[in-house]
Amino acid sequence: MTKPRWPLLALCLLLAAGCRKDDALEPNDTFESATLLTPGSERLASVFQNSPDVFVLEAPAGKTLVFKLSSRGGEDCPEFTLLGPGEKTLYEDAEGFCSDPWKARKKDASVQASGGRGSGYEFRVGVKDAGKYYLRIQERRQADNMLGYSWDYALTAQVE
Ligand SMILES: [Ca+2]
Repeated sequence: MTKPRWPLLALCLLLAAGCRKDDALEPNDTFESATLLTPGSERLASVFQNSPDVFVLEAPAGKTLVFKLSSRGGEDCPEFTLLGPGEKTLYEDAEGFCSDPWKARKKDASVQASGGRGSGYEFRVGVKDAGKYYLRIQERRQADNMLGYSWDYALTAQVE
């Protein structure tokens, strides 16, 4: 006889956000375990607090690398980091809570960032050096959130 699972179910109903399941791309929390992106093909994913998502793409010199993200639901609170060849940080968001404005702490001249919460995000990177480019997405928290926030998104990378 199996144990009744109603207490867990009741908790899930009360606190629905805490019972969302992470996506099939896991584990992809580190640069070493990054999910490989194919230019032009969309990835549907979810990022959870304390489980960042890292993506990687090879880009040739002289091109523009474009990362586009749109929201599919959940808490639209991502914090982004972009790394280029040699693990050079090209873009880094200012740290903060979900309610804080979306703004860069560090941005290389080769990067243009646009969009914002509710409208999706776009990064355009002028590729100086051929090699691997990484996008790391981390879900922000709120001061009073009891269970983890998560955000469902669609990501497409293009080489133009
Ligand atoms: Ca992850």
